[in-house]
Amino acid sequence: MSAERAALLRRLAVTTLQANWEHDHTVPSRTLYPHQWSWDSAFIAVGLAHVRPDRAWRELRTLFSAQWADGRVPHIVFNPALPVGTYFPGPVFWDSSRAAGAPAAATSGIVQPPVHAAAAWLVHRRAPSEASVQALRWLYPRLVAQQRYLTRRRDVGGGGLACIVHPWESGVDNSPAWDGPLAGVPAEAAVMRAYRRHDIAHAAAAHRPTDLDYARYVAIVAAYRAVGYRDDRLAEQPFLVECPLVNAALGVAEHALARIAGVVGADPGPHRDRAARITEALVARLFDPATGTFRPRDLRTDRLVPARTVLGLIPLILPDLPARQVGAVLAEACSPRFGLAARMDRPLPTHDRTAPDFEPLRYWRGPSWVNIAWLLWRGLRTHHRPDLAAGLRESMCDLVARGGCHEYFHPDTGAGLGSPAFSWTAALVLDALAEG
Ligand code: 2M8
Repeated sequence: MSAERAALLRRLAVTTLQANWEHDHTVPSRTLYPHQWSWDSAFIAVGLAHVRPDRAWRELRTLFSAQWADGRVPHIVFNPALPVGTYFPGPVFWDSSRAAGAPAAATSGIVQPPVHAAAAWLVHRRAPSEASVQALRWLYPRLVAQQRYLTRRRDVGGGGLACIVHPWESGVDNSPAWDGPLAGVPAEAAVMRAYRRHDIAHAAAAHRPTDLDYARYVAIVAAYRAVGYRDDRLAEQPFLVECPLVNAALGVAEHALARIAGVVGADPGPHRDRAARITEALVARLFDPATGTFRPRDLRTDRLVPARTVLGLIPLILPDLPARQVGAVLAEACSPRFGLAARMDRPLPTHDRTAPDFEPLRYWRGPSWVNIAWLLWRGLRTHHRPDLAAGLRESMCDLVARGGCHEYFHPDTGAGLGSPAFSWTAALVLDALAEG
């Protein structure tokens, strides 16, 4: 990309982040997602580190101020200044204030992938200062508590991995990976007549999850809410899955915590041990030697889900992934399913392009997302594939330079989809531009 094009892109990204800043956090999108989201804030902090490190730390501090007593970091922190009905499901639906250990702020009761420790480390490394060391000191015990929650309360499978109890916890809400595990959740599309979906007032219904998906999302929240979001009887929940993205993030977080521990005067040793155990468990439980892919495990059937989605490529972010699995992930990524190459002719999709249920417009069922490309790009650099990393970076930056800071993109044409001013797209493109 020419220097001039890169400068234009940088300006667009900075303007987008500025416009989405809301006094102590950044909204993912002013229209579709007007509150604070957990993993969005981590990605956003990585981008803010390049322009406003003070805001990067503020972003993380605001999110972790809403951490629950048990260590869970909620996937949404609601902005109390917004009128009821600006997002569905809102604070009334989640009703977090009645749950034990919930914070003063209204939040959801579920989590998202734990990418925050890695983000905090990147922010510090990008802009080290007295203030960043102070910020790490404040965050460190909170990040440790987040890990403790996931590894102790969420290990329903007993094999050393964290399970998710809702597709929203994966961040890839309507991925084909969840079709099987969701099939057993009793719900009918008609349930949604009782609620008003806010998303389809701002985005095309054909680009979003279906009413049946939403009916199931609502039913799962209702089941978890009914037990006060307590995790002591999780095995009774209707959706229980071990996700490769969530668990790869969990392992990377321990690697990041080992580094943060070094800065704040804590012992890095236990983090390194835990990181090694998570990688081992991921390989043991989610790698299928027959197909050479990582896939989510449905704990209700104790089987790997059949869909080959982009989730299977994300374990590459683990620095200690064994050579055999690195090779397998690269083979899958470079296959016609995902088309990774040193010169990519189309953007990276979120689902196997050759699958019959690949849907190029529908949210996480095919479209290209910048956060997923960014994670894989970092993994390729970690595993010394500068050729493939450069190809992916070029494709990611080109997509945004042509289409703008869209939420997601058509995986064939590159046309922008969803929100046109989406924060993590802006943030991560800033990071890619700076580190290329
Ligand atoms: C999307 O998820 C929310 C529910 O959490 C929604 O569809 O309303 C996902 O893309 C998720 O990964 C993201 O964090 C969130 C906000 O950008 O939007």
